[in-house]
Amino acid sequence: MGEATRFATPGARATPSRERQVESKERRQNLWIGSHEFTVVFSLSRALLECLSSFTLVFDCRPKSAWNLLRMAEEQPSYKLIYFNARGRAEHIRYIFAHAGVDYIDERIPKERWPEIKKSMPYGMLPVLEIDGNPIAQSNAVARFLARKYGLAGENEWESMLCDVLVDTLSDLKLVLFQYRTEEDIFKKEEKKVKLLKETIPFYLNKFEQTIVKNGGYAVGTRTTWADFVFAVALENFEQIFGTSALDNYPGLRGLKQRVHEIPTIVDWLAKRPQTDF
Ligand SMILES: N[C@@H](CCC(=O)N[C@@H](CS)C(=O)NCC(=O)O)C(=O)O
Repeated sequence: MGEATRFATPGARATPSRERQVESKERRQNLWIGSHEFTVVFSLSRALLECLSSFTLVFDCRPKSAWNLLRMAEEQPSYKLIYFNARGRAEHIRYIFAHAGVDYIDERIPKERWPEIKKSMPYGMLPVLEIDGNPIAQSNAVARFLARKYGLAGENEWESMLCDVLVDTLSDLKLVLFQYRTEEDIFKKEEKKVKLLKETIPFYLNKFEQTIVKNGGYAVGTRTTWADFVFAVALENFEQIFGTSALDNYPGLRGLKQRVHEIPTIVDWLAKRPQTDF
């Protein structure tokens, strides 16, 4: 379809391959180490691995890495994230994959191909995440699903709900920003800018600031959640639109963005992601 790149964290997660769906005594597993793909052949049967695994309890001689690798490969669905060549509504999903060390295909559809591809998407929009070939729409439904699966949705149901509250409220603000950015009439645009800077933005950012300061730099609870990623991505765009001084009155928000962008897995992603305007 479009430009696709496979992203993997070296050795952290095995690439789910089509071969694993084929019954065989011998397992082939594709691993990505840096930009090199290796095929590892597991010729031990699962039963034998299980047996070795229980042996370990007594003698601690289990081939842990092989066993863990096999188990992770079997549990890991195959993912293809389809979006345009932009950060946009897909970037927080990419942060989740990077943070979880999950291998996925990052497919970026060129604008000229979109009209043709649009028809085959569930609701004619992107992003779409294909999970084992099933196309799933709605960026935040996808992000929430992945966040739960990879431990980024808070400590409990309550925190999970608080993540949703912040993400949805931020979406309200992003919608107003989007309406401003896409306004073509220069006079209306100026009017919108004044209202945004004087009322709308301070209203939301002050509330977010209070929450983040109260939580010691986290959007929710005391650990990184997908809500932090949504904030980090949005704040990067915010600074890009209004300049870096736009966050001068919000040290908590600026600190959150900085903290997220210093997480090693995210640092790696930022260094290798394609550079795009938005
Ligand atoms: N609520 C949806 C909105 C998706 C959406 O607006 N996608 C835009 C790009 S950011 C799109 O596909 N535009 C192309 C079109 O509508 O043809 C989500 O968050 O996934």
